[in-house]
Amino acid sequence: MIIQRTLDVSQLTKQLTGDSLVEGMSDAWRSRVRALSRAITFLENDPLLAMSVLGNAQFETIAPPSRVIGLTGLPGSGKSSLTNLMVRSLRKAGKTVAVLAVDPSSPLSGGAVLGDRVRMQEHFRDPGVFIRSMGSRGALGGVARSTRGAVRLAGILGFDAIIVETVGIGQSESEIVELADTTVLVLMPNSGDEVQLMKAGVLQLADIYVINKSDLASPARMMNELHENTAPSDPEAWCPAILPTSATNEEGIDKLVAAIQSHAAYEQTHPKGLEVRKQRAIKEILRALHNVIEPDFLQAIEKVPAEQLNEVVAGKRPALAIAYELAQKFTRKIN
Ligand SMILES: Nc1nc2c(ncn2[C@@H]2O[C@H](COP(=O)(O)OP(=O)(O)O)[C@@H](O)[C@H]2O)c(=O)[nH]1
Ligand SMILES: [Mg+2]
Repeated sequence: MIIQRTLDVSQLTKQLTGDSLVEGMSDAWRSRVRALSRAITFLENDPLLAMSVLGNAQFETIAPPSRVIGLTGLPGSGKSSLTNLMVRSLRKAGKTVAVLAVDPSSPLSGGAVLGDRVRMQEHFRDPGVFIRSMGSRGALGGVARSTRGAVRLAGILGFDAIIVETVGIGQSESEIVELADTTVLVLMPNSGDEVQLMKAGVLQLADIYVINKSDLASPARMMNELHENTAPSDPEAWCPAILPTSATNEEGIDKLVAAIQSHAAYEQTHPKGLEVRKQRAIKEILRALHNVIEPDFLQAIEKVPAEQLNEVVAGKRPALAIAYELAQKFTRKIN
């Protein structure tokens, strides 16, 4: 089994320190990166089987835990360009980085999105960098599921930083917030993005706001609007950083990386940060529980019995009552 092999590799290398791994890029590290690639393919092809393997495995992660950085924003806002520069900066600091780019529009699974490939070209030969584009698969949240799995696998395999690039406004943002330790929202000056975001109710979700392409137009107005709309009412809460960048001119990247580090420090040392981490873990466990139970549950129920179905259609009983009844039937089955 592919993931089993991954685990063996991780066992092999668990005595090595992060530093020696990064400096020498040992063969063990290289085979780990290959194993990660295979394991993600496995996750994409058979999420249920992969989940059950993951769910039953005991992991020994190489400390310290990875930092998951979520980068989200509209297509074309410069996420891949910024990622490329962030990877460069993290590599200079000796960190290993996994980049997972989720492209819901791409029918290709496992294949790299052309633009991303071009923008991250300089890192493709670096064994300290793992880059993978994940396309959309299936309607049942296959992307989200396999992406979550891929992030956790990269963490288990000891990547220092994991950057997840996602597109869009709305659903995908709240999902990335759940998954990432630090969420960065990439905006453009004068684009009217912030109006859309406020409408979608997601403006308060990010930990860091980046106004990229500030070489094209002044970011001042948008920065002011963001300051007004994102300041937390609780003085103990993390106050989102609002930063102008220009990926083209390579400006503002060090500040962005520093802000990500400050946010990490806040989450790891501040009591409120610990609370946020707990809430995230609860959400992740509950979501995983949902994913674990759902297939068994649906299999056990098979289909809604005609009698109950007719009752709902005839307006005699609410659907919720039937759901409760079916849930009880399922619980009796597994007890
Ligand atoms: N002028 C300017 N163009 C940029 C900047 N960042 C990215 N771009 C360009 O915007 C386009 C989309 O960038 P990309 O990184 O692929 O955006 P993504 O879709 O959010 O990943 C590309 O043509 C980039 O060269 C920037 O800071 N300034
Ligand atoms: Mg991109």
